[in-house]
Amino acid sequence: MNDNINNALFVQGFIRMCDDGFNQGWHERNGGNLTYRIKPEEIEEVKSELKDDGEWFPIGTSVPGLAGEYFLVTGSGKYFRNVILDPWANIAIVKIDDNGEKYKIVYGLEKGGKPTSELPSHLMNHEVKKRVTNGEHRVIYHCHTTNVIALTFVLPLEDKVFTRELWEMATECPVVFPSGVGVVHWMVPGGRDIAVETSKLMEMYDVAIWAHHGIFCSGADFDLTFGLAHTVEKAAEILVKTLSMQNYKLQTIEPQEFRNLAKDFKVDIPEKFLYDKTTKYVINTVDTTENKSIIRKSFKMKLFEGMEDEYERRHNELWPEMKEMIHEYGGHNYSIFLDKETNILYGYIELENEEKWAKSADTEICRKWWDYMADIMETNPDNSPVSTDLKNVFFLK
Ligand code: 2HA
Ligand code: ZN
Repeated sequence: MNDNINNALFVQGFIRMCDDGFNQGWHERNGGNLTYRIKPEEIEEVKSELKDDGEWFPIGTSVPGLAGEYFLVTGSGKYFRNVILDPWANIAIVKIDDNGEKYKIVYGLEKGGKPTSELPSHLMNHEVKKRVTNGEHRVIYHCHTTNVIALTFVLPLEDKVFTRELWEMATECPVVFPSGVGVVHWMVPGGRDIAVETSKLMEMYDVAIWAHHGIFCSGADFDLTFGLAHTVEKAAEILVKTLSMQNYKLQTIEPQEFRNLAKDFKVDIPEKFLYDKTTKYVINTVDTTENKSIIRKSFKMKLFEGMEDEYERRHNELWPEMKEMIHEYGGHNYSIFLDKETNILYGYIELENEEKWAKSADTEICRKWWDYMADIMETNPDNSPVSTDLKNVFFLK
């Protein structure tokens, strides 16, 4: 054991963060990983202890922006809870080659092993963050935060939904993560694909949520990065608790109040997160299930003969933008039934608001969908489907 390395502040900060994360319950078994881009002066301090005869291994992706850099990393399959007991069996210093294609271990992982399985994600995100923060960000942290994960099962997996819902949970949130949070749909961990998706988001955000998995965040130092993860998870915990009491909020922080907060705290918060929510998501400032009556609308349309399979196929592959638009304009539980004898299509949809829904017809995506469907069903001159409203004659809840 080498005192010179063990006493280095960046090593102590790293070990402490691993232990803090474990104590928060975010690192069951070998879950999670942490990497730190070591400063040149810190490497100087420990250089005499580093070995140079290690083997070069492919990173699995290319990070030319990190050529020649040194990183402190957790080991693949190692447990965060063991880092404090025996650091150098569980963590390592690695060096990146001059092309940003390979790495070698220059210290640590003394009992064998490899750097974290998420090394491609970490390094690609370090590369992005180094560029967009002019070298300020040095820490990338991935942890399995319980409450954030829980929310990925009940909230739409959209940046704007997660950002706004988390911001509303604690006044400090828009100040701690003013640029918001990004969301990555479920993906296989450990590879280049999830690394690419995450690094796209990290161009804009300091936090990416991995659906049904955890969070990924970036910061200038250990305190800021751990503090960021902690704040996001705390906000998520408050939301989970709130939703466990009832599925709506009686009151919350409103868009104008966020603008006032941003002004006083001198942070820029994008207007795209301050959208009008009253007709949108289930988790709403207005209770959509009790205080508001849902409008049940039914109508019929006509399909051309022989087009049944094609109509079904196109709907099975309904464009994600179209789904999102329908929800955004307050349409839910949309079903369409076909009478094979007459080729009549019966539609049923639940609406939050008729006027709002009427406006959906003016969206570009709706027009595009109509144009696309016009060859297989009866349409008006503007390609909208010929549709006749049906009268509701019975309802039992
Ligand atoms: O076990 O958390 O994402 C490490 C991980 C993989
Ligand atoms: Zn993980």
